[in-house]
Amino acid sequence: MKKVEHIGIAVKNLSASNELFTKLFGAVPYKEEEVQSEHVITSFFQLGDTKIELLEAGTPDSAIAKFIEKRGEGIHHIAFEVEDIYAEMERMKQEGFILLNDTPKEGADNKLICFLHPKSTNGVLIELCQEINSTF
Ligand code: CMX
Repeated sequence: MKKVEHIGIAVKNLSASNELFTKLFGAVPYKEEEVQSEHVITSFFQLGDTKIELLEAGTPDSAIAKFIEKRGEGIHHIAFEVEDIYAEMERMKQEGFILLNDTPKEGADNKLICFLHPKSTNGVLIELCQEINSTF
């Protein structure tokens, strides 16, 4: 794994949280994006070499809605950038981690993504991500 690409934070109200984090970081989000396949609306802040992603539920049955209902707002996942997501997914599988998808999906911010089940990673939801069209 190369680095922490972003940290995802589940929020109830994206525009209110955009204001709050804009005050905190002294910087505005560089993009807002709806990811229909994940049923989320997101915004991204760039902080040096890493990013913070805010996630609001797009539908009542989305992973973010369930998370907030059960655990409240807060850190939802940590995303790690990888060189070759297919090779990393195979390696993770061999190591016994539980992958939440068999093939990479298209996620927010022009990435191929794959999540690992938090039950196999000490309760932390981990995302592998690779820039689409990145050369490896
Ligand atoms: N971090 C840590 N634990 C989490 C979690 C999270 N983000 N989300 C759920 N859990 C916990 C649940 O609380 C539950 O714990 P207990 O068994 O102790 O009660 C446990 O994981 C298992 O939950 P589950 O009932 O099997 O499954 P859920 O329906 O809660 O789904 C998960 C959990 C991770 C499988 C599901 O949320 C998922 O598939 N996530 C990947 C996709 C995703 O999160 N998309 C939104 C973000 C997209 C983006 O970044 O753009």
